[in-house]
Amino acid sequence: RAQADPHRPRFHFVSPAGWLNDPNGLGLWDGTYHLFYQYNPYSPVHDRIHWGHATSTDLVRWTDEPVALVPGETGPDVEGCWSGVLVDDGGTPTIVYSGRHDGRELPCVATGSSDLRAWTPVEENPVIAATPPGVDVTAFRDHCVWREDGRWRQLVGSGIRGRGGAAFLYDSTDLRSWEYVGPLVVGDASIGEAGEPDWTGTMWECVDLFRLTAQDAARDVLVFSAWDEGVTHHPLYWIGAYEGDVFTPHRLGRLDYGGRHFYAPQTFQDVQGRRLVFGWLQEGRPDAASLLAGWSGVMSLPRHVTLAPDGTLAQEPAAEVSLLRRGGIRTVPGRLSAGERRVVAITGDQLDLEIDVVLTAGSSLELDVRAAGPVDDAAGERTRLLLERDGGGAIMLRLDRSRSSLDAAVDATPRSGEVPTEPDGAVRLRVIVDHSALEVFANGRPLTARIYPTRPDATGVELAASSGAVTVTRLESWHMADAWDHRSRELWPGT
Ligand code: DQQ
Repeated sequence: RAQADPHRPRFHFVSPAGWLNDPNGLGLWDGTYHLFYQYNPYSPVHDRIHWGHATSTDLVRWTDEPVALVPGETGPDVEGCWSGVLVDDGGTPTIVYSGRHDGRELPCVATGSSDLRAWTPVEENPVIAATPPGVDVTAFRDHCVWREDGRWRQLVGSGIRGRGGAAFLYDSTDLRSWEYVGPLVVGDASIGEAGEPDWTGTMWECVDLFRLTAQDAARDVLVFSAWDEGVTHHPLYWIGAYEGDVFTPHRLGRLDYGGRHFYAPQTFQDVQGRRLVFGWLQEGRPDAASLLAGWSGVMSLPRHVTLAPDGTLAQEPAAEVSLLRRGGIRTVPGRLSAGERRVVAITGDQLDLEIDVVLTAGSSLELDVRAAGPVDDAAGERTRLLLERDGGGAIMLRLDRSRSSLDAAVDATPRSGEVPTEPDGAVRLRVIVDHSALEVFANGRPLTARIYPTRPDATGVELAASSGAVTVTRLESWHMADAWDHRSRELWPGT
């Protein structure tokens, strides 16, 4: 049933059936990439979470592996095995995760067989039995674990009631017994409002600390997902300095302009030294539609994260994504004057587009994907992306989903964010369409969304100058191949 759903992506990772949320335990082990994920194999709802598992040698074509973590019949993870990480404990694959028990989260550890297929929770679980003494926490879950000066360090995501999100720091020599060091950094939920795109939330989910270097500069980055009272808001990051036992934040950034549609990201470093990130593309259709479809949740494509010259983060799809490209078409559309519209010579619901455009002040480029029907047809569908350059030179990327679907029940919230500018107004736009998954990158800034066109002919691509003149110096487009044989997954995980 899930495989027949026209909204099911074909080259983004999705679970064989049931529910998928956060990426977990990302890593490279003996030359194989491992993607674990929050998984309910029995139904497309978030309930009694397992760890699903898939492997790949190229980051884009995945093989399903047996379920890795199963909630215990009793004990600290009886209600679920929530998010965590994979570490190499002197050759032993080891997972640090949040057990769920009585509505609380308890840090747990499991060790794996050398092929990472069989996992056993350790006897010492929970490895941290109580939250930090004297601190009134809102929640206590998700882990970032690393080696430093001959010991293990760990961050647990949390929030301090009445203040804001927090990351708590712990030390250990054996991953089993942990000593509380203190709060690494605490946010301030009173800055801004809950609906604002950079509000830092009352709790931080999926904290992830890493260092990036570019030229001679090194920056520490703390990625987190801003959460409040059962509501998943958006992924953010602090750029700052991690020294001793504190992280001093210097500036806050939005990791993705799609809000909750790129949530709970986790990063890891591969052998080439690349910092890669995956995130969870939440659904934008009602739960009843997911129940009917039999599946929920999409994993993003792998993204390469770098430090941009302006000190913010830049993201691009990892180079391996190009392995799925088929039959490229390259054109030079040239100058489009105000109001001019062109139909692009590719159609489909599995596409990769690269567009280089130069925007003059006051001009804007419109790109419609998954388009059906004439442009002003009320019975038509189209998902609209806009790149707008104002008189002062600032460029905004906007997503307009108001006509993405004739189904009024799906999420059509507008999304937008600033695009770093080049002196000549040039923008490199990359747009990846995979059925209901949409990933957009404009000069390294991502905007991720879900779209649910109802018309089978919603496959068109159109370009227009919606105001002023724009020059499209290059347009390259590809069809994207399926990442695996979907029919073969039907029977998994073994009925
Ligand atoms: N999802 C997990 C939690 C995490 C949240 C539970 C983020 O560990 O905080 O499935 O989506």
